[in-house]
Amino acid sequence: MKGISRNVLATASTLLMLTGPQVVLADTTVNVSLEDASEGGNLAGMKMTASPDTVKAGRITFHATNKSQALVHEVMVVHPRTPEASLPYDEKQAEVIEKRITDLGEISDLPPGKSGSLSVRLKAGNYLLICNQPNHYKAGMWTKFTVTH
Ligand SMILES: [Cu+2]
Repeated sequence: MKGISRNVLATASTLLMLTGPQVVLADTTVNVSLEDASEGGNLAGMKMTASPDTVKAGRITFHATNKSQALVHEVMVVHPRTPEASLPYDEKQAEVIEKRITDLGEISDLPPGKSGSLSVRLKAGNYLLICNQPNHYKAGMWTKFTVTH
């Protein structure tokens, strides 16, 4: 009996050694879903969802999927000055003014049905994920994203 359980322990610790480094190196993956109800390319039902929407600080990989039938979408990781602040907006261009925000990286111009990834190192704080295709931000295509210690 003793011999068997020792054997099991040895196998278990070997497995731990093999899987340990991969666990440490793995990124936190966040799936971002980009959706609309655009059969005819209108702005109805624009939505961005992040899952999970709260992660620990470190290297984070966003994996975005554009589920639209017709529209190009994108994901921009923004660190707003205060969580409540609305982002500087250009009414004429119908987009957030990218020069005036802290853009930490983006998956730009994803065609309908396509996916893309972005890895960034984020400190604890409140972030926004936005789509800055014309009119999309105002149509509600953004979501809050939280990074904890
Ligand atoms: Cu969009």
